[in-house]
Amino acid sequence: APAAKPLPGYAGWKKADAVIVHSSTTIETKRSAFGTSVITPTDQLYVRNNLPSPPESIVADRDAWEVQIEGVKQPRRISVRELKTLGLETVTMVLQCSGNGRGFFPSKPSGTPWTVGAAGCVVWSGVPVRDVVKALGGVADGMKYMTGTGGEVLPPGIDPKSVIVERSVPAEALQDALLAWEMNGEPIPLAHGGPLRLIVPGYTGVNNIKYIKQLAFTAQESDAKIMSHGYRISPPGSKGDPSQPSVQEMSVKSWINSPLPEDGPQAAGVVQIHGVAFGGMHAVKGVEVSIDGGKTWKAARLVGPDMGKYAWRQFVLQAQLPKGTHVLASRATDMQGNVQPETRGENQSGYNNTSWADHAVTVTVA
Ligand code: MSS
Repeated sequence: APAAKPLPGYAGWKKADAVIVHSSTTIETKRSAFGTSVITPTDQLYVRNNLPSPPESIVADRDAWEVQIEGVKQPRRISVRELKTLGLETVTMVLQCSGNGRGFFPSKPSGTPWTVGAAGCVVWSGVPVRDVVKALGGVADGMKYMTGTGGEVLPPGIDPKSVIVERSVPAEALQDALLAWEMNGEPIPLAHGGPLRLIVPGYTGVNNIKYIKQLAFTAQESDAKIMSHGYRISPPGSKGDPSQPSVQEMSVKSWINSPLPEDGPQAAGVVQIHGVAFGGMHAVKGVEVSIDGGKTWKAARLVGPDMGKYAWRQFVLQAQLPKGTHVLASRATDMQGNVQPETRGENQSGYNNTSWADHAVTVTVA
């Protein structure tokens, strides 16, 4: 096996044996590291940066960080210090990269071949965007989108629109969105977007803008490349363009975290098959588990605290596994009755893989 890559400096505090370092800007949580405690520890959470990390100095004086609010009746800059006076909310949310599960596409799309570990369940605290909007006189007329801009210093000599991390979501998403300064009980580390991050519950990772420097209500979607051409659900073989759907709301999904083939052969007998399930925009209603590759299914039990509709649930099925090889799969259903599909939706860049078949695991009982 190739030697493990070292953790990049800005994420040097990550638990090295719990993650896979794909590159200096892409770090994945190992499937075996998710555990059963609902919340993903910050030192095991995945990292995805589209640009090099900003310097640690931006988190030296967190309260002094400012965000420009545009597209409201009274646009202006607001410091984190002032945001803390405007409101407070906490939301537990699955943060999941749009490309999580790309590694299961047989077409080997370009981009990081994440399997399940570009996701985690995180507690975020901050001010509701609706409270900020209210303090600034409300959304200006005719604004259809909420557009967040990342605070990276852009490389010189390149068209800013070609690299800037700027994403638009429908303006209605402001109802549940936060400008967050805390995650899992501590100030948001630089690697996860401190001092201030836009959290859009239910929306894929890329829409959750780190080190946010501008939040704008806009009439049009951003014309930054990452919005107009990147992160589009493009038919296989074609390039991204603004006519195709963008990666936004997440759909119902689950996967098994134990047992795994990497644990080695299992002893025959009773096993607790467990994993995580989430609905994206809706709470999880139930999860079924199959020990015969999807021929038959049994209802799993949801375990642990229910942290709200944007969080994931842990599920478990106790099963008796005889000697031999077994294909274990899980299939979640959300409160709207949407069922996790068997197959992935084919697309050029390998986004939004929710296929239960792709996420199945083959284990051997000795
Ligand atoms: N933000 C910013 N500012 N920058 C960048 O780069 N990225 C994205 C988000 N945000 C970015 C941002 C992505 S893409 C993702 S996933 C996320 O983030 C991640 O997170 P973490 O914390 O984990 O790192 Mo895919 O869809």
